[in-house]
Amino acid sequence: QFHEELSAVNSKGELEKIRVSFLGKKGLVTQELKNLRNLTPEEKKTAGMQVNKLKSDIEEAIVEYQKTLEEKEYLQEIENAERYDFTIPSNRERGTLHPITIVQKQIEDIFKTMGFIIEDGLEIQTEYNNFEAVNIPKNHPARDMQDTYYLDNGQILKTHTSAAQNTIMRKYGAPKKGEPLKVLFPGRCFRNENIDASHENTFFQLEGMMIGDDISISNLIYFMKVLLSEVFERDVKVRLRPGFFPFVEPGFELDINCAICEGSGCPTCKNSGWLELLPCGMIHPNVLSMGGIDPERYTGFAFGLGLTRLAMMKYNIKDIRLFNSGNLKQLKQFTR
Ligand code: FA5
Repeated sequence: QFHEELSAVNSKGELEKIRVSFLGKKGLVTQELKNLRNLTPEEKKTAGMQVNKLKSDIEEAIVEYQKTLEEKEYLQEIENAERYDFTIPSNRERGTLHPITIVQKQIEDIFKTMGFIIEDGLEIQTEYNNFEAVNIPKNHPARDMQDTYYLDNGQILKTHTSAAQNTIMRKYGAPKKGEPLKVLFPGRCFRNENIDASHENTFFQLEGMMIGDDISISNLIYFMKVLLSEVFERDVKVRLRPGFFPFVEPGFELDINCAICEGSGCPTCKNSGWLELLPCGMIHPNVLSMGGIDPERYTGFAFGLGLTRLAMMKYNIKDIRLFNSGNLKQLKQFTR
């Protein structure tokens, strides 16, 4: 009877019921054991042995069956898990990089392959680093070009990445012969601007510097060309015109032709067809001196790319305000 009932058991619960019905206080086997007292000593001996054997056989069979059930459960679990089809595409939203980050990383990769070190500049700066150390003395008219956010403690939000030039020159010191110092330092800049389609109060620049023996304007032009053709993956029209920055001499403005222009009324370039993108020049001897580098012995170039504007041109974004808008629907469409 026990084996017949056992073979129909499918769960631990059912197994427990059978155990109780045979071995429990009122169970059949327990009952048989109790019945032994009604027998003669002779009968008790043989019957006692039989009932005890029956009891231990049943106990053993239950333990065995328990193991079988556990194994079955385990296999069932695996089977259930395998019902998930891991090849079905996930419907979870994946994050994307901000378009400015994408372009920044792309330029960093290009310059890393050309031996440039990537540095990070502070966003909160001293007036000295932002201005004096790059040859913009107090009361110099050039300070008016950059409406500055002053903090209560007398420090400022950096108005350009050039604020890191002095710290970087001091960190690496004079270059060794044949090993020019090549550094790239992207960063967020802040200016108290009137905001429009091409001006933000918070925007990114990406600055580069190369200092060594005999660095000339041709080195500068070479690196600028590589930079632009790699980013745009095509030949881009540029124009170079003289530009004034107190920290370079000579200085240039490199403009890129406006990719957004749709005939008249272009808000991005104000119909000029050109967008100011990449000011650059040969580092002023005063700036080298202040950085602890001998201007009689070394020369160098620096450029200060408008990274946010470059991203506008690359992705055909008409209004700079999109970048800080937090409009994910628009921002996440850029992947490379
Ligand atoms: C400078 O900030 C210089 N420090 C660049 C430089 C570095 C020159 C090294 C020479 C050598 P400028 O103020 O022109 O220069 O700004 C550089 C670029 O930042 C501009 O060409 C423009 O692309 C971008 N830019 C400036 N102001 C804004 C703004 N309000 N919003 C968006 N981009 C801006």
